[in-house]
Amino acid sequence: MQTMFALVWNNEVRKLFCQSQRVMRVIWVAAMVGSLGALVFLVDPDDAQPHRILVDTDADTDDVFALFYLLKQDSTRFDLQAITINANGWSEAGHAINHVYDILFMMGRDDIPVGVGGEGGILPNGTILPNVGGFQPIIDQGMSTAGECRYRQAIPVAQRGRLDVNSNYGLRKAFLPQGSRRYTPLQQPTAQQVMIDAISSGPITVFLMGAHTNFAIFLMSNPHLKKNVKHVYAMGGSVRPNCPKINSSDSSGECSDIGNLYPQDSNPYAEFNIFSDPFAAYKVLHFGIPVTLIPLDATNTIPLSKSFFMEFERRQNTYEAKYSFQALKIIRDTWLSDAFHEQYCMWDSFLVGVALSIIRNSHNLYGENEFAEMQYMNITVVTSNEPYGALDGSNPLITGYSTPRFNVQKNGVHSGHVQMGMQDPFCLQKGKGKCQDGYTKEGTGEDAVRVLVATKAKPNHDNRSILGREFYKSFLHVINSPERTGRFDIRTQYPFHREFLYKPDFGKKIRGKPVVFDMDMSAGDFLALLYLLKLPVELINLKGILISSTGWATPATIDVVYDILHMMARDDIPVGLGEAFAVGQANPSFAAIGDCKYSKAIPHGSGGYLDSDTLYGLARDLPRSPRRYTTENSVKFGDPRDTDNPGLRQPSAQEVWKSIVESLDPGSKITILTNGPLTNLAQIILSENTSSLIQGVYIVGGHTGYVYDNSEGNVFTVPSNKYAEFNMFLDPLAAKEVFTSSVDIRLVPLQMQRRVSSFSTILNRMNATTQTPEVVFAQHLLSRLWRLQQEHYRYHHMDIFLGEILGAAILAGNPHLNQTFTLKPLKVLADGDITKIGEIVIDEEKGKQVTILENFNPETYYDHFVRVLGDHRQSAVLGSFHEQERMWNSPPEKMNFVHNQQV
Ligand SMILES: [Ca+2]
Ligand SMILES: [Ca+2]
Repeated sequence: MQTMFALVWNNEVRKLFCQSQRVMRVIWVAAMVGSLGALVFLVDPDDAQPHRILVDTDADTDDVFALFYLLKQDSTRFDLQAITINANGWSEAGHAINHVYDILFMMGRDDIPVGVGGEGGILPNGTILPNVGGFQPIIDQGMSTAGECRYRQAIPVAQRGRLDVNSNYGLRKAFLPQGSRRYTPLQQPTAQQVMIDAISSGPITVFLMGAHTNFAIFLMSNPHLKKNVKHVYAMGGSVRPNCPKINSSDSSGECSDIGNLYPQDSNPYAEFNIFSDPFAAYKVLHFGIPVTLIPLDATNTIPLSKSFFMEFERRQNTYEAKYSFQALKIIRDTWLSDAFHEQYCMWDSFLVGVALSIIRNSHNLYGENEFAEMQYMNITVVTSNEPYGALDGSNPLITGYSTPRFNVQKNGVHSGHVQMGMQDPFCLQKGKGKCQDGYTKEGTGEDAVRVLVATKAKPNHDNRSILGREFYKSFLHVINSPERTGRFDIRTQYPFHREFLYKPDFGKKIRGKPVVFDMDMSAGDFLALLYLLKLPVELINLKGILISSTGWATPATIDVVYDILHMMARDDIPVGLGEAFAVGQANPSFAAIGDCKYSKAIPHGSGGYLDSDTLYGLARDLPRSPRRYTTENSVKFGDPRDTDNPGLRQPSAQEVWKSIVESLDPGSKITILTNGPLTNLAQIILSENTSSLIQGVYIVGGHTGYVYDNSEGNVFTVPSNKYAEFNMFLDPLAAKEVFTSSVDIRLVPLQMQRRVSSFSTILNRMNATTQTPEVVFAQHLLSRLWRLQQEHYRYHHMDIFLGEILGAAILAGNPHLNQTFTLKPLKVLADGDITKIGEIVIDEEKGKQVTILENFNPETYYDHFVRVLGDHRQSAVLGSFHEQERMWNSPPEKMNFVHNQQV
């Protein structure tokens, strides 16, 4: 009663006050209390303090727009307290975290904490340990960050998927400045810790812009902090949308495919954010916190219309507007169909717009706001499919437990079939997909929750404007506002910023053996690359680099390769990006997505992708190359249309290989060194007429040691598999292809790599040698790997990467290494049981004769490697990012670098 009274008065008085005074720290409300007629002063707590906000984001491009829109609000009204990264959605943790740090640096907001990852797990009994990283959906979370991809596989890995999101279509490093914050292993605040800190220190509103994993884990493990969460606003789900396209509705007029997964043949109901972790979304919805949902129903009605796009193009008055528009433009230019303006919608930015407007108008009981029509609906999230209580092995909450995990009911809504992947036969029915996992479904039963739902974007009040929606206007106004604007981009941050392509001048030197290096961007591969670049060009002529994206790093990490080449003045070396999937893993009906039967062995968190993708936090010490991954493309290569700079296009591994073959001198042949899975090599061998141009292949990997001493392999995340080595395991069918081909193979197997895995030995030698920039960088990397190995069990496997350098040294063939080889008939086991996959066996009848490194002198190896890196010849032109910054702070004539070409 008293509340209602205050509310009415609030409303009236605020109207008067707001006209004269926009920002008020405290509003004193004069209220007449009953018949006493006394004048009482009340404090309105909502207006007394800024609204504290926490954002959980998957760092997709529309999340970037949303962040800008929020950061540009007056922080005395809307105060962004913390950001957490959703690591099982559209971006990879290592790229996302540095992307968000760069945005905050540009916006002058290094004060906002950002949380990512964490190594905590969930015990079989359902106990949630601290700092669960959110790399897995809750139902699949065990004690490791490696694991299956039942939902994650719906998201493309490469183009038009995580690769593009991680790099923001190539713009991230072309545009954003780089501050001092970055991901550093074991020092990075975890997502859970950042949530706990922000939420425990006062009332807060939570914006969810990705999967709900982090926030659901937070609620489940910190129920006592629920009282501080005032409201949750989430973009996601699909309740009763208007059909975005007429032809997708059937004769009844209802949408036949209301979700947005693609392909939709297994589940036409789900939207990506909710599908990425349905159980988490269910938990959030049913936790008893008020939830407002911005589903596809509403976002479908606010697409990136042509008129909005054109108006945005005209109005780019701030760095954040420029960054956002450039991203939109490259997305449009590379859109597969001509329907970009209908299909690309304002998702997360619309969420923020609607949420802030609702908060501003909090006196309205029904969520009235400027931008969206709202309606209360009773909703639940489908987490499993009927019949309930089915024990078909698909449900990790039930299968194998006498008491189901998290106390779910044996015959309840969580007990049915859980979608196993995009090709789950249970979900595939002729005509129409059957599974509803992640569907935000209306219901009348007790299992539905009353939720405020945005149903439609409101039209622009000003009907003379070309902008058809009220929010278009607000978005352009806010992002172009001169207040709280970005300070600079990478170009304007420095007075003399300039970009060069460095190309070496080897004069009349005779070039040595043509070599192609195929790497998967694991830590040791970068050291092997530095070593190859330091070998005299008369000995080794490094013609190109191929990236196997099926190993320890995700494809967007290709930028680190470009940066190393730039540092070493080798911007002339082409870099080709390989296939996203191991052989047989791409979805047969939609090759952009695929399964993770082998890649599931790589941890997502510490010691895995998170660390490789950031080169253990050290990638940012490298100078920034003008060459980088980009989505620029051209019709010439089969793309839908030319972009503005088609020449910048990222070549594929196959294209680079072909161009090298075409440039070969008559009679010469190429030697290939592979330091990762054999995905690219298999493709090369299968391609026409080129395998005869291969002199031989040095393969780092494979385990043959067990034949002598029963020693085990190294695929530690698949304990049942005892003898395989990662590079064979990660693409066994490719390995099989190579090991049944006619190509001459020299194998540098695991047991030989293990002989050179002493961090102390190599670091001691490095301390005693000339400190070239490349020695300094290698020292930083190696000492970090060593320290991590000593400090945390998650890093027990760091010597895997130290041993990787050996292949390059064997290829160089220094006679003092005393290397000896033996010939054995080998076969790679590629099919059948997961316990055997990737194993190498000796098969006298069917095996291929392979030359195996049998012995060498490890002491000489360490000496040799360190001496090559410490040689002042063929050394770096730009030792570090700091050195590059010094260059950008000095006028050009004072610098004496040799550069061939300004870009
Ligand atoms: Ca998002
Ligand atoms: Ca490797």
